[in-house]
Amino acid sequence: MEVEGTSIKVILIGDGGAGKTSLVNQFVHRKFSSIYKTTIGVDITPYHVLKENGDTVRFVLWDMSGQTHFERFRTRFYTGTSGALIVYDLTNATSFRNVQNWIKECRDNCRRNIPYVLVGNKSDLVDLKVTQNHSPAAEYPTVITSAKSNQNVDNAFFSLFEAVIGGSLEKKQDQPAKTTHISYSSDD
Ligand code: G3D
Ligand code: MG
Repeated sequence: MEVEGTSIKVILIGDGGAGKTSLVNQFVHRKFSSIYKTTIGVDITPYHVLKENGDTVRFVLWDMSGQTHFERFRTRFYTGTSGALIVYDLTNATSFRNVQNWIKECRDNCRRNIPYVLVGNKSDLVDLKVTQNHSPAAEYPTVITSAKSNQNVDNAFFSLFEAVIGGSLEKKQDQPAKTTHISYSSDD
């Protein structure tokens, strides 16, 4: 089995507190825990998936950490992105309204058209019959998740992965992933 030379970068964006880091943690490490707030920067986690033909595809998940209002940092964060998960909190209407702003920022900074998957997270906290009323524009696929109870977390990531590669994938990882934190200094 060969790993293709290139990595495919996918990013998680969305308001702080929506659950981006928790989703990565649940998806990759099968853990839900209180997250230690690291310094400003980005957490990068490789994740290998098998295609139906046996080839391995190497995705790399980029998750901004700490405060993210430094525009220059954010602009760099988008470079080379092939797909984005846009996470909002089902219990927080502002985070849902801001989905449009995140899509706009991503469009402005990614040089090409990329697939988006919207993720409404924290389904364990809400009555979904109520929140379905404010489900987002049908133009983007939407997955309702709970990083806490691990509801639909794999579906969210694999929907994006499959949209990016334009084919189906086996839901399998061939080795435990390790997250690397790259910190950012504002005067850099
Ligand atoms: P972010 O990376 O988007 O900023 P985090 O968000 O992953 O740091 O999550 C923010 C807070 O929401 C965390 O709580 C986390 O535990 C909680 N959270 C994330 N996903 C879920 C979920 O699916 N269900 C519930 N109930 N809580 C969730 P704290 O208390 O550490 O701030
Ligand atoms: Mg985070």
